[in-house]
Amino acid sequence: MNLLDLKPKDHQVLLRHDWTKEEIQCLLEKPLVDLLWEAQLVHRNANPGYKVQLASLLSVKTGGCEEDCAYCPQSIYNSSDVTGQPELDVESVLERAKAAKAAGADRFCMGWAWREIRDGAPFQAMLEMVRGVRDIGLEACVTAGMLTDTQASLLAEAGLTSYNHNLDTSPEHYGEIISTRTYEERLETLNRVRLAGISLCCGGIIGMGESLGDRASLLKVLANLDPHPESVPINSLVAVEGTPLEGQRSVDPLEMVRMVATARILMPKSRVRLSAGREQLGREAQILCLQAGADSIFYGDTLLTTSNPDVQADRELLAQAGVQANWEMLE
Ligand code: SAM
Ligand code: DTB
Ligand code: SF4
Repeated sequence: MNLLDLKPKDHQVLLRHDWTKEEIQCLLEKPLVDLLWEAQLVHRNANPGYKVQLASLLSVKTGGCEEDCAYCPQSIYNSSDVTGQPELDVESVLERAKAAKAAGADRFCMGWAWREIRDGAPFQAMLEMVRGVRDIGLEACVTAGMLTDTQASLLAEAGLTSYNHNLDTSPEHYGEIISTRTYEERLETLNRVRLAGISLCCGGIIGMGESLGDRASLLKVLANLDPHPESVPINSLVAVEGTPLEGQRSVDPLEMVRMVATARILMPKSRVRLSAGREQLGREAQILCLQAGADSIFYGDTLLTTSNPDVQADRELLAQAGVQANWEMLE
């Protein structure tokens, strides 16, 4: 049956985990208006309305990371301006979480520039931060590299809502981007997070010299995870000076729209997050991404180390799009 012949109310939400790369590539290449219509049908049926979740992001441990991710300003292999900084303490992180809640965020995401979590004081502090963020009444998300089964269970016990660990790109293109850690290790971490009962936040980046086939291949790995990741961040590369990818051509905004729309069709009920690279998108392309099914943005002036649209600009954007978000309830 052709989805385009269906009215929204007729359309069943179908969760599939057997997508082929060819099917996904066909979606990515569809005439844009048809792709958008299909994404909207799926989105409206699976998640009625256009409610956008605002997630606030804070780098708790910045820089000095031992991995060689070619896109990342925090890697010791790259010569960006970002240098290793002492870790933020529990109290200042929780102050930031309270401020994020007051500004209307519903999720607080904390990042550590680590290859993996190690036991000891910093991990105990992480657990305290998670408990504190949950007590404030926010969802808590952590991104801190690889972890053990025990660490995952302790994070679950502390109330962690979600763990972010991105696949970044396709299995085929991965070797061009990272050499210090394998795709298989990435998948094993995702499995550990799932086994501990924590929800998964897993997505990728476009604009790193990958082909359309690579994008299809990344989406295939994500969509064939069973269950789908509850949260799927779609980043476009922020090309940071001093990283091997500093000279990458910027992504055509409509390619972000296509990526978001395709992710929405493949993973109807997941939260698709319009993540890094929004400053390069412009207002209209961001609104098209919302229409294509993006239902979360990072909210606040900085991502981890790079800038993000400011809070006022985002409030205006959402108001202009006519999309509901939490901050409206505060006014
Ligand atoms: N070290 C942990 C890890 O790699 O999982 C957590 C922090 S890491 C900075 C989180 C994610 O941010 C990466 O997986 C990557 O997808 C994204 N990211 C980092 N630098 C980026 C950039 N310059 N442009 C777009 N996304 C980026
Ligand atoms: C994700 O996929 N994107 C966010 C969040 N998860 C942790 C991070 C984007 C980082 C962009 C580069 C920086 O600010 O350092
Ligand atoms: Fe380290 Fe994460 Fe940056 Fe890779 S993406 S260098 S693992 S902080």
